[in-house]
Amino acid sequence: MMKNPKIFSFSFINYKSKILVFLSLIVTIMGSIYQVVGQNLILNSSAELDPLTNHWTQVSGPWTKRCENPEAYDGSCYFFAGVQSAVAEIYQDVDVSGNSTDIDNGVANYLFSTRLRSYNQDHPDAAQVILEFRDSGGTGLSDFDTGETFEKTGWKQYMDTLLAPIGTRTIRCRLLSTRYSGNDSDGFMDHLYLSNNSVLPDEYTVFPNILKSLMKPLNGSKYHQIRVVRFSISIAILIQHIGKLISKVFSQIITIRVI
Ligand SMILES: [Ca+2]
Ligand SMILES: [Ca+2]
Repeated sequence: MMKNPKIFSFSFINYKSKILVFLSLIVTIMGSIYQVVGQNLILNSSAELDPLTNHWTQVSGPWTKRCENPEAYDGSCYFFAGVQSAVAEIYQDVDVSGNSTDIDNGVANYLFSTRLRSYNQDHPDAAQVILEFRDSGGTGLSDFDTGETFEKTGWKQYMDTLLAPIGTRTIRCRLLSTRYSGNDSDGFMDHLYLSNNSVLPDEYTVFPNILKSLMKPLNGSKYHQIRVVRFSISIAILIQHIGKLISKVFSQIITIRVI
């Protein structure tokens, strides 16, 4: 008498499917986190708009946005000090008084990041960013200073997590370009980020450079953050579909009937 057929499926098929679904969930969650924590306190932080008429105050310049030679790190343009000043400076004051309780309890950390580079020439000009924590009277309490940088071949990231001193009410973000050769003051800045969250947006940490390069055609507008989230969700959906497909094919091939 023949036994009833029993159907066995290799358990790793299910594990593979679960792993893929899990990975897709991680990507989706990271996209959500990006949307939540990616609130950049610096406005016009990537110089996609003319800085002099959009949230920045000039000390010496004339500052403008530059959009070629070299290519921007983020979006289409970056900060450029122009031709008139040997030492050029522009700044933006970020009002953090709304976070005064945490600040005065000594628990307010601010995450800062920027990309700097110089024009590729002999004796390159310097790019520099200084972040100043100031009290309500404008007195400096502490600062973060990249120092003069001379990155000729690429956009280098400078990043740190900074504890706001008690009494901080304003964070002044200063961009400086110092000319050492030629007529232009060619210390460039791009992709500034300041947040009182301790988690960096995924474009800084989760997404490797190769994904960033894939995303490049999507950059170049103020809707960049939304597009990053959409991209994350698209990847998640793609992974889910691939997971389902692999699971379906393998379950048909590897299912064993034992008689
Ligand atoms: Ca930019
Ligand atoms: Ca120069």
